[in-house]
Amino acid sequence: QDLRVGLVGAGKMGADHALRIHERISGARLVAVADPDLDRAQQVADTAGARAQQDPFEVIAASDVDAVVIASPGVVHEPLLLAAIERGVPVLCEKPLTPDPKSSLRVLEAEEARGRRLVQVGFMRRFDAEYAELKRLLDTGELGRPLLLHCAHRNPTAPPGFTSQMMIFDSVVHEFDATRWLLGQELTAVSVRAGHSTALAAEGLVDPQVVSIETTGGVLVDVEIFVNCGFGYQVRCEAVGERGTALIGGDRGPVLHRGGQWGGAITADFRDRFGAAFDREVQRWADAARRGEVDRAAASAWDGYAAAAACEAGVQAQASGQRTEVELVDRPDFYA
Ligand code: ISE
Repeated sequence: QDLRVGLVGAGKMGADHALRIHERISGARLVAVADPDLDRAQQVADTAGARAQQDPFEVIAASDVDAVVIASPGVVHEPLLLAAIERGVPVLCEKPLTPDPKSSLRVLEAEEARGRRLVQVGFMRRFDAEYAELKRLLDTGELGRPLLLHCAHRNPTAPPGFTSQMMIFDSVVHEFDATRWLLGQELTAVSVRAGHSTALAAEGLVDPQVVSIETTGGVLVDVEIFVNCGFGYQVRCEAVGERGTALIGGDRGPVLHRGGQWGGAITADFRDRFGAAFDREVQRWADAARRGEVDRAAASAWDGYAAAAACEAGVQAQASGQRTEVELVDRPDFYA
């Protein structure tokens, strides 16, 4: 029997997931879409033959909903997650789990009290073929002991209202998770620096910025976060090990020669660059949910908490200009 999915949040990501579940995910179908803007909920629901509702808690509680996808803004995730955990239904929650580590810890406690792993965080890079290959190279030791990661995270333009802090907790949050996952290490400290801003950035936005991350294994990670680069969506990571380096996110696809020039195209946004990763992530989530399990390859609530702790340190480091340590509680056995 199909997994009947309720979707909370009908924004850009919610609309993308609705279409994905309807068109590409097998063994699952969308039954309800909730959004405070009922027209928007209806539009998205119509793309997938689902019903629209305004109240997300009604969708989470509905007897015909077996599992929930949360794609609303991070600030409203906590009560939604707690409702789904209480009902005992599997949840795929878009990043961030919650906006700060204290509220993330409350989600962890609720899940542990329920006695069953139910929450998956949508860190889709874990399902990207290139990231998976980079992880394999690091895990097998083919690059030798890892020493450095050089990352670049570029967006063509930031949406209106995007702030310098969001560059940390909305964007660099992906590098926080990817670093922990690639290296199998925790993050210990974050520093943030910036030079001139691009003229393309909105008033008050400091763009680009350079974030340095330190890890428990002594690996140093630098991240260029540039959300108004103007030319496309680009995510790169170069791992430097004792016996070699590996670069992912280099430009791929056909090389065109035309009009006295040569070159290729760059993806326009994260839905193009990571579309296949999202498909894999949601398919595996739905398969596991139908078996009454969670996908162990995916990010757990613990991973969401660890990323939130790094974001908190990052935002503090950005404000103070100081290297800031990441504070983490001990990992409960439940998340071992
Ligand atoms: C956005 O929310 C994402 O998750 C994208 O992957 C990221 O590139 C972008 O900077 C975020 O705002």
